Amino acid sequence: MLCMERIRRFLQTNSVQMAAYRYIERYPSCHELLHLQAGKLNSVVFPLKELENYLNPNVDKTTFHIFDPSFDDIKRAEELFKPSSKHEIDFFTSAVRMDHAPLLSQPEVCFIGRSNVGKSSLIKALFSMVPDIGVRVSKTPGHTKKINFFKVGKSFTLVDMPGYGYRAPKDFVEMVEAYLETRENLRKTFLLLDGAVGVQKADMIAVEMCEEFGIPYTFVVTKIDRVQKGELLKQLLQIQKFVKKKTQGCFPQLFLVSSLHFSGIHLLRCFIAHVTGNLYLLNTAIKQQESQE
Ligand SMILES: Nc1nc2c(ncn2[C@@H]2O[C@H](COP(=O)(O)OP(=O)(O)O)[C@@H](O)[C@H]2O)c(=O)[nH]1
Ligand SMILES: [Mg+2]
Repeated sequence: MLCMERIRRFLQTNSVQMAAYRYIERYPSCHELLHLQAGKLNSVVFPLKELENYLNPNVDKTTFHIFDPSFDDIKRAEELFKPSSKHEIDFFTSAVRMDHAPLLSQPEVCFIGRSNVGKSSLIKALFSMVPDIGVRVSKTPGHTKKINFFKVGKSFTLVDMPGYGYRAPKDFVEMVEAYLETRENLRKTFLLLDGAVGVQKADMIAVEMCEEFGIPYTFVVTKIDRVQKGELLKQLLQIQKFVKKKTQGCFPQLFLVSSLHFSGIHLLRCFIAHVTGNLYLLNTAIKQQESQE
């Protein structure tokens, strides 16, 4: 009797979990977005814009979306993330020390953040159209201890840096510092922050490195599906305040992502295509801003 009860409970829990899994809405490419209503499409592609509606009208929104591509730009950028025989996308190599890093001339973007912030999941989501890319999402923090290089054809290289914070490798600072300081083809560093907690003490080391070396960096706010909108807004405003008051080289616009639902992933792909010089943008604010410089 007791055993039957256990089986019944087990089946109940699992069927609930399986049903929940089945109903997770996932939009790995623009193709899946096309059948969505305009409102839903905008909330998946431009999650920050959707949140803005909840902002107090007195909040200064001028720096909210400087990078504001059209859906057409986003679709064009996506082509870069689709592999073909002429455009191979694959894990290239890894390095435990900077002197093991490959010498590559193509533009590079790198991803850094605390262990467990969602770095591997984000890279996996960006490469969702590449089967067997080999990005491991770990259940135990501190898994990525090497610098991993992924080649996107001849267009750019994406670099996954070791996570810092809890159980981070001791030589993290030396490894990352040497990379950030010396990598000449590095176009943009993406510093990931968990949407539930924002900038943490451990992030300050990474921020200070980017500031000290004068390299351009951008905050990516992860796991936005896990946080209630009100709480997320509170975190965003705090991060924005931090960017304004404490940074010089940080891009003022925040990129919000959920690697689970693919929200913000399409826009981030477009931004990567743009910063690596692989996408000429039509009619966007950033284009106007750049031409004024
Ligand atoms: N709900 C949700 N969970 C996420 C998201 N991104 C990562 N996670 C979870 O957070 C944990 C750490 O993710 P991982 O990508 O391995 O983090 P890393 O240590 O920074 O590489 C894993 O359990 C992931 O499934 C997200 O966008 N939404
Ligand atoms: Mg990882």
